[in-house]
Amino acid sequence: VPATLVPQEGWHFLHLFYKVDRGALAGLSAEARREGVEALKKVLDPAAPGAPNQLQCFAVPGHKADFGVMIAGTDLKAVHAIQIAIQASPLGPALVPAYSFYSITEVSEYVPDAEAYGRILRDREGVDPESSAYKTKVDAYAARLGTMNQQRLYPDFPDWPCVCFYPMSKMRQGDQNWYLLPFEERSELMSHHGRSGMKFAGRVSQLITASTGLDDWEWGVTLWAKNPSYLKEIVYTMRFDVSSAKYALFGDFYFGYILSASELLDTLRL
Ligand code: 76R
Repeated sequence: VPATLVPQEGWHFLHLFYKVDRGALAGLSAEARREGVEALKKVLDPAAPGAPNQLQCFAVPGHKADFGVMIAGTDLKAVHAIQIAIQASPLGPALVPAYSFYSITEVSEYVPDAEAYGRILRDREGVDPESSAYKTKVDAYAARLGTMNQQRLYPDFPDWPCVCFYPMSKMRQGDQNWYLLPFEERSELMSHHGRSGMKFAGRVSQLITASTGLDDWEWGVTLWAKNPSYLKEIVYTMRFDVSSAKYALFGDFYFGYILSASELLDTLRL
């Protein structure tokens, strides 16, 4: 892998959405269709040799798209190769790109490191930095942080049935300019946001990937859930966090249910 195409930290992340053109599909020969299905089964198999680190596909109800594919990995070419293979497959002429989003996984600048966490304990909770309680708490936090950061940078896609994706940016207008707020204020708002999100632990798993300078929005929000209702609930709840209520702009929302490649191809009657 050429080092120039490997992020300094984290993985490339590509969200792809396609519609099926039934007219074009009907025009394909039976053989092209069969070969196309076989080709896509391989392309969309996360365990295929040479597959990127993570890959999931899902069916999308509604007319915005028929299906989506999420790909994450170290090697940009391996990630991009999935997109190319979908379009270059014998079914490619019947698959119309509906939307795509390119981003990179990251650890947010608002996640306190162990040192900053220690300062919070000392200054806000009055814990004596010389005490054994302090050391125990900081050590436990550092261990938790290591696992959390690993999952944010090199995520294991959860094996949960539903997924929701939407791009978002922070406002930069008038008195709603996120980027003109001092760091402490942004940090405070994000910490409130984090606490409201944590109430969904075990029901929703979120991944924030960064796209400033890479795509049209600043972040991609990917939420996996054990039930579609939890997606509705979390997005609604978090709208009330000031960081979202006052400062967030959202693009289109894509919702889907996760399937294996062969289940997806069957479901779409390809
Ligand atoms: O990462 C952490 O757990 C620490 C706290 C935290 C940060 C720093 C956190 C927690 N988020 C952070 C950063 Mn989030 N998040 C969103 C959305 O729909 C909306 O209103 C906004 C879309 C959701 C649903 C969500 C969920 N978060 C961010 C950032 C980056 C900001 C930056 O770096 O400038 C964005 C754009 C963003 C947006 N967030 C959580 C959640 C949930 C569920 C949590 C709790 C995490 C947990 O329990 O592990």
